[in-house]
Amino acid sequence: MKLYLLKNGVNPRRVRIFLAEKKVRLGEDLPVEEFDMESMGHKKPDYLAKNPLGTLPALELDDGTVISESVAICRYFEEMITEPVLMGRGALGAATVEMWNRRMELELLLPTIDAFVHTHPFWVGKRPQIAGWGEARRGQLVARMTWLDGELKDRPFIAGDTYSIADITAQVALLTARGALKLPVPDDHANLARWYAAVSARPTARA
Ligand SMILES: N[C@@H](CCC(=O)N[C@@H](CS)C(=O)NCC(=O)O)C(=O)O
Repeated sequence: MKLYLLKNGVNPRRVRIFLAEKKVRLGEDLPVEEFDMESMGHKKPDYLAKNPLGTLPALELDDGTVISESVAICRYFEEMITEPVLMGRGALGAATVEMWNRRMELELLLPTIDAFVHTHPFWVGKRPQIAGWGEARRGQLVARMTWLDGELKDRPFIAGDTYSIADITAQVALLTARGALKLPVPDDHANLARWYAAVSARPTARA
């Protein structure tokens, strides 16, 4: 088995944190190959033969099967390593976590990535940039932070009483928003700030 990652990649970081929570040690329990945006090994034939989209993360099983998509990789490990539960317990628990994780992807992570790619100098020449779209997505992200602050009024974590993959998706989005977009959690968003401080203090947060 081998895990393919991208240095500083937001989606690869989701899988890193998930695996750290499952106590999987990268490079020891699970071999890793990490690409970077300078050498672009993930756009070369060897990797494209495994994942023609050339995206990361991807997990290659011993029989050659390749699983891409962060959540699918997390699902694989959730089934293989059952504790701690990160994708919900039972029908309602699993559906609730899936609902919140999907919301964190659509409402937080994708606007963050769009704002970053379409407005940040790092992406000049690497991706087509439409500044207006980036600004619009930044505005959506700001609005969604306010929405999430309200949601967190009565519960400690995004999907309920326990830490889950939905928290991981949200925390990598807000880490990127703070670092790349200079858009930290606003001071007057006390619930979101309390949650962000709690998830950032976990030993796995910088995995
Ligand atoms: N939906 C995919 C997105 C994967 C993705 O776009 N990963 C980025 C890194 S965050 C990537 O591979 N970028 C490199 C590229 O597209 O060249 C997932 O959740 O894993």
